[in-house]
Amino acid sequence: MISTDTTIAAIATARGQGSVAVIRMSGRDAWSIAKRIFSRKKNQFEAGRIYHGWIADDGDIIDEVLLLIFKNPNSYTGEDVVEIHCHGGDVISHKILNLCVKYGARIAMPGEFTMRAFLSGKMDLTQAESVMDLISSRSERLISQASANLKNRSLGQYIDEMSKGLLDLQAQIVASIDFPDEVDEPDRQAIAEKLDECLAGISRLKESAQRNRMIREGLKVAILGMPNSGKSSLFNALLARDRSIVTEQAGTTRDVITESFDIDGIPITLIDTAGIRETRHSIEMMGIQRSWQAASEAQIVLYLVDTSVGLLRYDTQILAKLDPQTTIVLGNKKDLLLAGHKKYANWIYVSVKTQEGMENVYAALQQKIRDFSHEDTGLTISLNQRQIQCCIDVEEQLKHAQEAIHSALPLDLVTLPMTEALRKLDELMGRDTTEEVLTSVFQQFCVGK
Ligand SMILES: Nc1nc2c(ncn2[C@@H]2O[C@H](COP(=O)(O)OP(=O)(O)OP(=O)(O)O)[C@@H](O)[C@H]2O)c(=O)[nH]1
Ligand SMILES: [Mg+2]
Repeated sequence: MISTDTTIAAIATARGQGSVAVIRMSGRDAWSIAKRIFSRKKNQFEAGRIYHGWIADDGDIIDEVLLLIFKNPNSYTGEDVVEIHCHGGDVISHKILNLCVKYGARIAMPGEFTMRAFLSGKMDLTQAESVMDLISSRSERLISQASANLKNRSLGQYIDEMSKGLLDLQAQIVASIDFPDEVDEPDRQAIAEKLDECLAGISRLKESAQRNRMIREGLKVAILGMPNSGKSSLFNALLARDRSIVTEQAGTTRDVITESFDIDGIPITLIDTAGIRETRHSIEMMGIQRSWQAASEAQIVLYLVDTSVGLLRYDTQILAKLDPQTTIVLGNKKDLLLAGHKKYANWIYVSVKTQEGMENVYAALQQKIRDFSHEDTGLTISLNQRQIQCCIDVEEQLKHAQEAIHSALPLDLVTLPMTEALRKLDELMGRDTTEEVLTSVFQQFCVGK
């Protein structure tokens, strides 16, 4: 059972040495426990104040601290909250935490502070999930979307509008069923149109979520090509550091190497691969298999051709196996370009060694990344798996309602799936949500948040 009767405490800062550590307490006894362990000349607290003093247990001084005092409902959790800012370091912060527990607090579970904020109506469930995104994501774009959702309740507002439309419609239908003499049956065509509108709204949300998936999950970009074409050189150039070994020997890279960086706030996993060629060498063969595997898992492939030797038949064979939509062909070693080499209009010519043309490689990558989110839906919302599943369920129910209306079934059979769709929209926002759902959402948080 989720209970908010107890006072919870946790270390809110990361473990290890730091200049400051924060111990946070929330709940009805937070102030009284703080008074018990905090000493200064006058032990009278006022909300919204910061106090300087010492944490001590029966006269034994533990640390010099700052105390921040919040009164419900004006706190993160909506409850009485005390934050103790002590010197950073695991020993001191744990001693203070133990003291909070000694005088009545219990150790908070992961995400319990945010769960209380949600339970006290400080935020809806999607906003709580945005807090999680803010802490855990390495995607700048997702972080800015999450901040926007925390500030403006963007997703909540979108869903509220849809719920309101559905509720109005349902009220009209129910009134006509309950009071057939007084309320006319609403026009079936009008109901169908309204349901269409709701379906379009939910599909738009789902589509936008799918397009924005890369904002959450990032994109994989694999570098492929024949041995010695300059793959590892490009890998290092894009990362701006010497990560992969570069030599003039063909067959230097034998395994896939992955590193992360970001382009326009999108997390990119860049993959350097073993050069693809025919070989009898068993280790090299395994490496080449992995190159193909990387290509199949990547959303974008950068294919390098060594223009100092020109396009070989084997290059053509490999290129034929790659999806032209997601492959960018780079003519590398532009500085050594063979005189009379045929120029391909859709290739990007670059010299990774002299950096000439690298800006065009960047631009092409940026464009391909944008291609993934083309047909902008105007919504800058990226949903997590739980939220997408709720949208899928709502969509299914709305389709049932539509079928019922089109097959001239009695109107109460239309309201059944509509009720279910409304319930799912509520679940998406965290209204009418089971304990199981809440636990699974907040379990993903860290302790102290
Ligand atoms: N002149 C010139 N040399 C380059 C350029 N790019 C790479 N090289 C050289 O080409 C050789 C092979 O480069 P790598 O980056 O190791 O090539 P690779 O494709 O990773 O090779 P494998 O790992 O063997 O498949 C090295 O000697 C690089 O310095 C370029 O633009 N111009
Ligand atoms: Mg290499």
